[in-house]
Amino acid sequence: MAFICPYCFESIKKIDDVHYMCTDVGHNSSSILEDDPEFARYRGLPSYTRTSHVVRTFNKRDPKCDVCQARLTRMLCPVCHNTLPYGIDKWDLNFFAVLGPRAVGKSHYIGVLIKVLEKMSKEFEWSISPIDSKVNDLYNKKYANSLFSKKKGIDPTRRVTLDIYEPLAYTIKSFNGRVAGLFFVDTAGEDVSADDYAYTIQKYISNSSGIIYLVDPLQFEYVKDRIGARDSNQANYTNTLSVISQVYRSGRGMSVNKKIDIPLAVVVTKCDVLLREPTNATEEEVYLGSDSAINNPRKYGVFDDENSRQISAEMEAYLDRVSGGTFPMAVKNDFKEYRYFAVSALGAEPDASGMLKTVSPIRVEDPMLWLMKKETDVIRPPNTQESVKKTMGFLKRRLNV
Ligand SMILES: Nc1nc2c(ncn2[C@@H]2O[C@H](COP(=O)(O)OP(=O)(O)O)[C@@H](O)[C@H]2O)c(=O)[nH]1
Ligand SMILES: [Mg+2]
Ligand SMILES: [Zn+2]
Ligand SMILES: [Zn+2]
Repeated sequence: MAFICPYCFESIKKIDDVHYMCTDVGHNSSSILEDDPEFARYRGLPSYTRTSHVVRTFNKRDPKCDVCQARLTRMLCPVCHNTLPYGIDKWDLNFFAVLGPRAVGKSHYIGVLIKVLEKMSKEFEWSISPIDSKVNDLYNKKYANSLFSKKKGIDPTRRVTLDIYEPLAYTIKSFNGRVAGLFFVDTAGEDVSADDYAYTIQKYISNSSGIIYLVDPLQFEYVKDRIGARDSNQANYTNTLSVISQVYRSGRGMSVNKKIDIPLAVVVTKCDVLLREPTNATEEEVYLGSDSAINNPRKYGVFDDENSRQISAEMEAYLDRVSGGTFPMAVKNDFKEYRYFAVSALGAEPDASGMLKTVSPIRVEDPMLWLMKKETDVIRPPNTQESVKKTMGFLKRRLNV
């Protein structure tokens, strides 16, 4: 079965194509100095010397070290030479690219989403684990320490350079024993609208099973003019989406007149701001207030399609209004399947110095539930569970993380 490397996002046709690292003590010590051009390329270095032995050719049925004959178990991606997690070829192949211009809230979204998915283990009967300790360290260093320990916003992401990704790769084991891989790359989006940069992350975009495209309502002139906004970044969501579509098509060798057939989740971020009650006619044009469908609780333990469609219709109409009609049209013209969502990673605006009182996410799981329902087997069908009746007031009883 083909699988995707969580480091370089190259699609590997079959498990026999991997390389191995010999873990025998004799072959894994400082006395071994071996050139590793694959890893050097991945890291963007002119050369790289490793202190372990890589085996490129071996008997496929019984892989053994070509020098010391030790049995080989540690698989390396043949393209980038990062260690592959055991069993990767058996996972449902799924990763969703999180994309969007600078400051839309990608880093906060990913950081909070992972925590929320973990917290939802009981509801959905799944368990989520990082593929290795490096992932866990990265998550703690980059997200958890600020968000949940220091209660502070996350520092702006540095640009991904020269094909180096630090992926957040998890497996999700579900109620029916299926395992799906969930990979996220927190791209520095300031350049996703610039063609050059978008092409450096082409593999990430074009090998994904779905796209989560983040849209910050505060970056639309229409909204800013009416309520003012702290961040001065101004993005053209319509153009950025068109760059992403082009990159996807060219990566897959698709014709330009064909609609893209992976699902697109258009996710309006920072919806805490939109849920404020309007106090005058101008604010009414941009605030959704307490009548918004975002406030309707979803069903427990399943994907609540009806609830999600209501929000989608509301957000599509909203983006149609604030983008002067251009954005939803671009979505419709480029993607076969799409849905709109509204989320807030933090649940409230950080104060002027970036400190957070609490982290109370709003609906951050919705896009993932929709995508996972479509693309994987990890979510129960709606009618098999009695607890469907148990509609819970999630929003009233927010999940503080
Ligand atoms: N009000 C509000 N602000 C948010 C939220 N998430 C992120 N922000 C703010 O948006 C800005 C950009 O967020 P960041 O995640 O760094 O964006 P990125 O550049 O797309 O990774 C930061 O100043 C955050 O404080 C949210 O849920 N609500
Ligand atoms: Mg970021
Ligand atoms: Zn790789
Ligand atoms: Zn060996």
